[in-house]
Amino acid sequence: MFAEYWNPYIERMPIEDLHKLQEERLRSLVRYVHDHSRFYRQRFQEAGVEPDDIKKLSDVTKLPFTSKRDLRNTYPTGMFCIPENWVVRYHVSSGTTGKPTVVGYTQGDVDMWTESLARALTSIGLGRGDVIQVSYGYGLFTGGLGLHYGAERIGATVLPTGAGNTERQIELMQDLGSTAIACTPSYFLYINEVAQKMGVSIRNDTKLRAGILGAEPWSEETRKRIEDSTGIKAYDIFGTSEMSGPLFTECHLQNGIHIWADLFLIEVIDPKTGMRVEDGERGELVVTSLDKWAFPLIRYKTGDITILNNEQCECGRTHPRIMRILGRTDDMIIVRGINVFPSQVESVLMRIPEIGDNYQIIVDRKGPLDVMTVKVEVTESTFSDKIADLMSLSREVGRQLKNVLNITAEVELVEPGAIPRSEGKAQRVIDMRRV
Ligand code: DLL
Repeated sequence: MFAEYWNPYIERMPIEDLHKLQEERLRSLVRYVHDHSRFYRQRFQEAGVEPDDIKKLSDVTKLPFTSKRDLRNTYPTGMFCIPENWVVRYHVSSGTTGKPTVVGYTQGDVDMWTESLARALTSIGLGRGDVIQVSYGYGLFTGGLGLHYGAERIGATVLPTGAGNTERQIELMQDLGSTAIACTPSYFLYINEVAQKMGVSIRNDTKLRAGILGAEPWSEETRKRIEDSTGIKAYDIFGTSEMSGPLFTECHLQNGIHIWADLFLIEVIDPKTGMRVEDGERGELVVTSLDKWAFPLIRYKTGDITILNNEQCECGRTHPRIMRILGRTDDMIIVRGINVFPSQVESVLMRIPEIGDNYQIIVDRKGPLDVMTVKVEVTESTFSDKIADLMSLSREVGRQLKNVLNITAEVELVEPGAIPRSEGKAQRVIDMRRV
């Protein structure tokens, strides 16, 4: 049995009341960061804005944007608003380029994060009696500890396996009856692959019924593959370390990620102009935290591309939703002037039954021309079926990619297992032009 809502009062709050709450919180936040952070004071001054200028919710657009660059420039704790001895925890993101970024939490911030996940996990039908296997990395990465606290809060049992040691994960999943698993979608696919090699069927030999999958882009087609091959329901979970870590999921209806509007104010903007796009249009997600005190965020540009949906969900929650993250502004590959998101390539590939679950996109320059190669595994059965015509399969993959992306890609079909697996975020793009 599970409660339908974790916090029914807030989750179903009429939208006007929610906006009023956001407005009050925004006003105090702006005053707070102005009074507690030299960084923000200076930013506000440069933008010519005073805390008193922020009266209505729409005044948020008067505030300056912030970004990962600011975090790097103020490394390690220059954007914090409290003395360091009030910080109860740090998380650090590795940062693929340049300096890592550090986020800090007060006890209240950890509680807010946990509350957000308690609502989210409840919304997908988890609660007491569930065994949630947390296979995100524990430690400096936010995934493991974040999910751990959220799962404990709702009274579920946590199995804190962390990432890696895949065979043992599968044994424990069986022995302790995990009903849900939290990890990246690419790691879940790998767990399923290893389970099959061990002769374990996730569908028949485990109690697993839900996957809490995120931390990297994935597609509807991958969701379908996961659900069809294992019998679980795969839910998207989103968050960034700057915002706290994993925070938001879809509800059981699997139709967009619910963003708790009492905790975060979101905007979707055109990354080039900084102006808001219409609801339903694609743009960059910008977040302002409304209940986060060690390291608050003012109009933080996440770099994530999504679509805002303000229509009320059938589940009864009044908070806005964002659609699946399409990719990051900095992940977008520009090949011969055409923008390509890895998730678009994934959508095409995962619709073709002969194609396996793993792929990589390699972009290089040959003379003056960009060349995109899609390296993709075929399934075991396609590979072992000697009669299968790999040439025509590769032509078909190329044709379908061209249809969707409007560019010609070279397709390289490889045997199952040829592409390296990841226990965390998968590396889907190798851009040799940047090397
Ligand atoms: O990945 C937090 C997290 C942990 C989220 C566990 C979900 C589950 P970072 O390492 O700071 O934090 O990376 C954040 O990962 O800006 C997105 O680009 C990407 N990302 C996270 N969730 C999703 C998702 C964690 N569901 C960055 N779909 C974000 C697509 C995602 N991309």
